[in-house]
Amino acid sequence: MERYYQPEIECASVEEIKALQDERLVKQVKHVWENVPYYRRKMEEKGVTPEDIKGTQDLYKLPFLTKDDLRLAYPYGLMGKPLKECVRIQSTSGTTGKRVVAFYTQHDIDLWEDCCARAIVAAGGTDEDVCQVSYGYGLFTGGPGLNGGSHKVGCLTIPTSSGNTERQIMFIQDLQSTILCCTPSYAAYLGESMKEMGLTPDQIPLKAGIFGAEAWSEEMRQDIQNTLGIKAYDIYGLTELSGPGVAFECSEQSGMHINEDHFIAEIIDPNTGEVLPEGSKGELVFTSLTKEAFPLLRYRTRDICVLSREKCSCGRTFIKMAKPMGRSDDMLIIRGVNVFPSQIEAVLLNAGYPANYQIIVDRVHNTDTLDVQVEMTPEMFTDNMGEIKKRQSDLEAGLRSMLGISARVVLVAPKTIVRSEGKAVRVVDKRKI
Ligand code: DLL
Repeated sequence: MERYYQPEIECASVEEIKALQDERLVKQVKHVWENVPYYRRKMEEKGVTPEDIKGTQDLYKLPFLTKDDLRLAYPYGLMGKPLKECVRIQSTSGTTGKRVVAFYTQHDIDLWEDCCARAIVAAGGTDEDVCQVSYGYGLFTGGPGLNGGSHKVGCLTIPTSSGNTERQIMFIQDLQSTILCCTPSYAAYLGESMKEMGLTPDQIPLKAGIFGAEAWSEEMRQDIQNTLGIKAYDIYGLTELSGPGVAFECSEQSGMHINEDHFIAEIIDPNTGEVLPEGSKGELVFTSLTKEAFPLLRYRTRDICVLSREKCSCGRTFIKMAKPMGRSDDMLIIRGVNVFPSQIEAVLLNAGYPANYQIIVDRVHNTDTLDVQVEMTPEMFTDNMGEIKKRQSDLEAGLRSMLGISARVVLVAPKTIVRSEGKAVRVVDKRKI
């Protein structure tokens, strides 16, 4: 039977959620107008005042916020509360430019942890569970967010953080962990390591995994589920909006419910900013309704996604987002053609390869080159060159039909591509260097 952490809101009627969003939006816009001069100026430039915002139907009137705004306003320019009332910062894992620094009051942390608790309960978690949190702890939001959610559910929480794979596996076995929280690429690596140790899925006590923080395909989900003998649930979020738990998957495993009492989601055309109707593919934009210290209105995530309000068998009424198909700023333009790393991953996994690959883009004699290095599984590993060449050209044909451009595939021996303990690095674009 489906269980909920906060059933009264998770299963509220669409009308009740809309009424709550209307009320909270009006209040939040007033809060931002009075306390965040940076955003007030943007509103003034657009000729909008809080009186113009009477409910969600007026959301489109508000200006967007982008990552550039966050950089310009760094570090304190978008705060909605005095520093004295803040108790925490978290920060993004970005490697270029200034990091995003997000502030939290105790109230913000409390609501964020509720969102993570909803995700854990939706994955079947109860106070009987042992929840191993193998996301990084520290500035990254993954560890602290799921740690807080796990406490709220009453799970015995094991804060291993990421890395030290042998110790992770020891704890899973010795402390009988039933829920694993980490990036999907680290889950795949843990699965691979346990398989090598001769552990079969029925010898692994885990029953569920809550995996997110990076794009992962349905094929990768199947792989992880089979190796670990678990159900693998997706979880989405970003530092700017709190961290993990903006959206989470339920037993249907077909997209993530957005916590609509805290966030309003919109899909826009990334080029024109026009709001698109439900079901359209576009850039995901979020408005945080309840955050006090870092209240972002109409924040452009750069994640490309589709929303759907189709009825869900789990009983939750929150709108669902599909797996993000990539980021508008992750999109590679190779010989003029738009290529998403997720399209390449789908071809590889569909052909039975593991999710251990690297995409290398370069420019030789003014022409873009696309190389994909893919690991063979131990079962397919061979030194028969004919066999390898045949495999490579089959994959090249698959990629050409998916992408519309040619790619060169190089098959490499098992365990050659560096494993990731956090977010995987899939693309090396040498053209930018
Ligand atoms: O990755 C927060 C998080 C931690 C989410 C743990 C889930 C689990 P950032 O480091 O700020 O925050 O990165 C946010 O990661 O805009 C997406 O591009 C990507 N992302 C996050 N979750 C998913 C997901 C955390 N489930 C950025 N699927 C976002 C695909 C995801 N991409």
